[in-house]
Amino acid sequence: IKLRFLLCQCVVGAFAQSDYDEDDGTPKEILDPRGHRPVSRGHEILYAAPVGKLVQEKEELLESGGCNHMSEKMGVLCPTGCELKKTLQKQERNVRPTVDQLKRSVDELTQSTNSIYGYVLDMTAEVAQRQRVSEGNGLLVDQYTDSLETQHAYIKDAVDVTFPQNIKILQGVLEKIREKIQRLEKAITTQRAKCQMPCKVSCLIPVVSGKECEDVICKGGEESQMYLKRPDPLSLPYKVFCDQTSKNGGWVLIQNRMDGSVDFGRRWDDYRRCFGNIAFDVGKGHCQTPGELQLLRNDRISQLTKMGPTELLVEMEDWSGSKVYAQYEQFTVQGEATNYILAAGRYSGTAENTFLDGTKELFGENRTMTIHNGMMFSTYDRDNDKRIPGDPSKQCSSEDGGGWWYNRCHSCNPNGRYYWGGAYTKYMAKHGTDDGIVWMNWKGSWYSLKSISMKIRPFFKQL
Ligand SMILES: [Ca+2]
Repeated sequence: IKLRFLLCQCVVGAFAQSDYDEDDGTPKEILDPRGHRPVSRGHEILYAAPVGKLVQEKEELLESGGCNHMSEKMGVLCPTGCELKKTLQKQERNVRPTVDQLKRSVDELTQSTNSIYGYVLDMTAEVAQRQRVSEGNGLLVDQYTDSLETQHAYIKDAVDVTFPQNIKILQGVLEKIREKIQRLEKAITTQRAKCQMPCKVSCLIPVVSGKECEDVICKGGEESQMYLKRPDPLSLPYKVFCDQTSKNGGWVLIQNRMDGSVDFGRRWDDYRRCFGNIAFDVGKGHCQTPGELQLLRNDRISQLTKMGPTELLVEMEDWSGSKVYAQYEQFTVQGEATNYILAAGRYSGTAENTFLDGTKELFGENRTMTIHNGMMFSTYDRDNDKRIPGDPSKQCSSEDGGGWWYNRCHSCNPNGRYYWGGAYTKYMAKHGTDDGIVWMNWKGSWYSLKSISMKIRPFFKQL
């Protein structure tokens, strides 16, 4: 457009120049005294007149004393007109180059205008294209904005409503868990307090008590249950479970396995006191059901057996309900100073004399090393067995599951691991050894008994 404006200015300038040239000659007022005017301002006529005709006009001028009009129909020009014609012809010669130049300029201008027009068309098309792209982008931006708004609304809802709700629910859950933990901690604290006192029971203590379970029977305590026992007036009384029915009763329960509820893989210090449960009250108002326990205290078993001849009754039951027993008229346990050495004698019963004879299936040294009579007591933290003494890695107690009078190692293992169902394999055993509640002379090494118990009472020779 700017270019076009410049070109227009040039054209106007050129015409202005032309006018100036015309003014340079005779003034217009005197050119046409008869009121004549050229049809088209005189330019075309003058420009169209051939030079040859002018020569002819000159000749005509000579003949008539004037000159012909350029058009014959218009007649002859007067001498003044001839002067005007000459002036016009003269001016034509001056104007022609300018007109030619103007024509070329107009051509160039036309060409430029065409180019600019084409350029403008291209620009228009491009603008239209950009508008379409812009509209498309606008649509995308709108869609994106909508999506963003939806997501924002969702997130806002989540932050404002869902999260607080979930946090509230979780806080509730947390509070409940905290309450449960507190209850459990309280229960644990209570249990720990109870466990401070070994062999404690919560059953009512019977009115009847005595020096021995045998003594209790004499005083009227004929039911098998927990009683207070006081061997001599100088020692404190303690609770025991008295079996008052088996073989005329009067037995003090010193060991019992029946359901695997108590772990017997314990340290020496646990065995030197006592552990487990003496008895339970299952709703009859007194402790008539014995628990799993082990009683090895110096001042109890050892002292008992030292007071006089003591007999031992070992009763056992397999998982089909069959029962056998082993009874020893003479049974003693030495004090802790000699590691509770076991001594048993005068066997009777149906379970075979395991303590004195060892395993029947073995012979020679192999059988000898399964005899328990005369053995010291061993736990996994105190090795007193006959298996490679001095080698701490060779311990019958740690391999066979409990504390016992191990030799090298056993023919019976009443304090072994509890296996439900009886039969087990070396793959089930912790160390691949026969660590169940074993009585080899009755059920072999790979059968764990359902129950076994050891009871003692003063021995009175039968008359
Ligand atoms: Ca050993």
